[in-house]
Amino acid sequence: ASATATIIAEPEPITLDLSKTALVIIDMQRDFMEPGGFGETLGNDVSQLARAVQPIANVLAAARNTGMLVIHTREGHEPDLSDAPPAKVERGAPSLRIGDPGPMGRILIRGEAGHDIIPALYPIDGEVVIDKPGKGAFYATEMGDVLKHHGIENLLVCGVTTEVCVNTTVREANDRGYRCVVISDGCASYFPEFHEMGLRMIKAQGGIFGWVADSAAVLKVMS
Ligand code: TIU
Repeated sequence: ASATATIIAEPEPITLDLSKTALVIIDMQRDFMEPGGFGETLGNDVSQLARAVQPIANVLAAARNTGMLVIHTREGHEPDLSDAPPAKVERGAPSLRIGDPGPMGRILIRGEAGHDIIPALYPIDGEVVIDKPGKGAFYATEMGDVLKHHGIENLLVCGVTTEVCVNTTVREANDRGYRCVVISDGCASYFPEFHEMGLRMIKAQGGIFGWVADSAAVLKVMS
């Protein structure tokens, strides 16, 4: 059965079949959100990301109520760093590098406390968790297969950070034919100006690689 709904979005409203739509929550991990993790080692003020949590929690609750497929992603690497390119590990001058021991375990390593999703948005049974080594959710993951298996054509995308993993994932998804609606207040950046521009890049030029809607507009069609 189709369940079409029109979401008020920019640059224009978009009508979606909600039965072919998934909620994708990008990298809401302690490593990005909390002091002592990867994000802070890079020199960032992690408090900038907290504002995205409640809007995401609201949409997640609605998705759970309606039975929408929920996909969580996590950026991170194998303990032996076999999937971490030297070009990534050596980058910049962080206080701790990927794989170094930190207060929440080894930085950005799968299985460590810091790599896991924050308690407020923790996955429940039946939800998909995609572990990804890169910024995009499609590169070197089962993301494409999961979406095909579930007959998904549209993605509601939120998470952190707007201009890095959210933008990369939406660009990857757009090229693969998915309609992406990015939830503006469900995304955040360490740099408020990058958040703003990250959203503007998506919706400019007639929605060059997606649509942008706030969580209120998304919730309106999910009740
Ligand atoms: N540093 C930064 O803004 N982001 C990342 O490294 N990964 C994600 O965006 N998840």
